[in-house]
Amino acid sequence: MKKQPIVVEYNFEASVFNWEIAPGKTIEAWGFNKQLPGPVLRANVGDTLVVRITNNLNEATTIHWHGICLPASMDGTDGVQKHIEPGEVFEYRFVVPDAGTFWYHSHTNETVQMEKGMYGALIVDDETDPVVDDEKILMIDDMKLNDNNEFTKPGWFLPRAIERHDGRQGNTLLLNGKENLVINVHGGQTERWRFINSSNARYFVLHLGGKAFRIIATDGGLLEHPITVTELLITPGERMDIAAGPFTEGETFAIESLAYNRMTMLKAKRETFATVKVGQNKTTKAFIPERLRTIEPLAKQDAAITRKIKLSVDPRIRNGKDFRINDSTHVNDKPVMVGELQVWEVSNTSRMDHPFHLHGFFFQVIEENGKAPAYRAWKDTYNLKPKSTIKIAWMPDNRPGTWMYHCHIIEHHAAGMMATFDVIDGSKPYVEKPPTHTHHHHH
Ligand SMILES: [Cu+2]
Repeated sequence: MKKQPIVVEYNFEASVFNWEIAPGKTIEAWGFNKQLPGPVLRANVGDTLVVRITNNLNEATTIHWHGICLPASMDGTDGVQKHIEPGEVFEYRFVVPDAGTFWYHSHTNETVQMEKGMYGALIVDDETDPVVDDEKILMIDDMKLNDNNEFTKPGWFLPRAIERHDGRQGNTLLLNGKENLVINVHGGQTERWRFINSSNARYFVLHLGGKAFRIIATDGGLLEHPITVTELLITPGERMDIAAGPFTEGETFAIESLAYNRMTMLKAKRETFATVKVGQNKTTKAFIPERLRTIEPLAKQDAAITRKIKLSVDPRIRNGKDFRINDSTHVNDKPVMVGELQVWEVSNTSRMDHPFHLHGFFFQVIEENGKAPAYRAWKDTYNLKPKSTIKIAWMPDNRPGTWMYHCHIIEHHAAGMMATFDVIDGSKPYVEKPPTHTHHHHH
């Protein structure tokens, strides 16, 4: 029976607090309700989520609800709302229309605020979700700390401009705000593990000691059928849900990230994030069907391209901005019309990877480097390897307003690899706005 939609309310306080990332190892975090990650927000499809935030930081903030198809006014960007200044209260209110693993994070001074812990999970449930024995939400992050467990100063300008170039990748590896997390499961059971990459710049290649696992969902909810793999790339902003198990009673293995060379100055390394301990066997009720759902294709592979977007890196540093969209930085792109299918060619002409994120709408990748993708999925964040091109299809439904797309390596976003554009209701006259200046402040 379909549940009656309800209003689910949360009160958030953004503040600075001490957070223990390991026994005796405390950092000065920024976050929500003195938790890192912030509270898990949970609702059923169709419910209204209300999050009332009081900003007790010493600087302005906003919250972006990554992946939720909400009204533009609730998207948390500079283009749609005023900053929530210190001492102010703001109420976010929107319906959650799709089931899946989503997340929220600061969308003001993100290079600093996200690094310090301003993020959390937002889970939307539906009765069509596969039955599992248990569930874990696992938020991937890293922090760049010195020997006193203080955040190092952002390396934004020469001679420490490496952080702008590579993104801020930390030396302290965290799952759910903890170093060396221990995860306990029962033998013989299958769990849904929802991975969210909330780091500024880390590419995470999930590996469970070589054991096979099934991918069952990604950014926009369930896939059509489970896909069995032994490793899985999860880039900044992306979500991947897996069916983990059944495991053998008594075994122990690591949750690792395999080395991934994203073509920066950083050395690709294999690193351990957590340990899984398999306890006593228990009976299972889990059932992962071979058919999870049907995803109707939005467009054929050869659909006519309606817009071209080029991601590039200018080797010269001009005004501290060398990450580009269509040869410019912080771009105001052309509007799109409600109800007109969008087929965008997104190309990465640079020599490094960039995860492309579209706010507010799911897209389907219909072609990658001339080939149809391996499987169909609803995405909002998709990695572009160096010198690669994808074709994506998406439909602007009736949610007019200002939206954006950008690289989800937060430092690349701040350094210019972002654009705003309007979705406009064609039945009303469109008044072009003067260019908005995007202000980024760095501490
Ligand atoms: Cu990038």
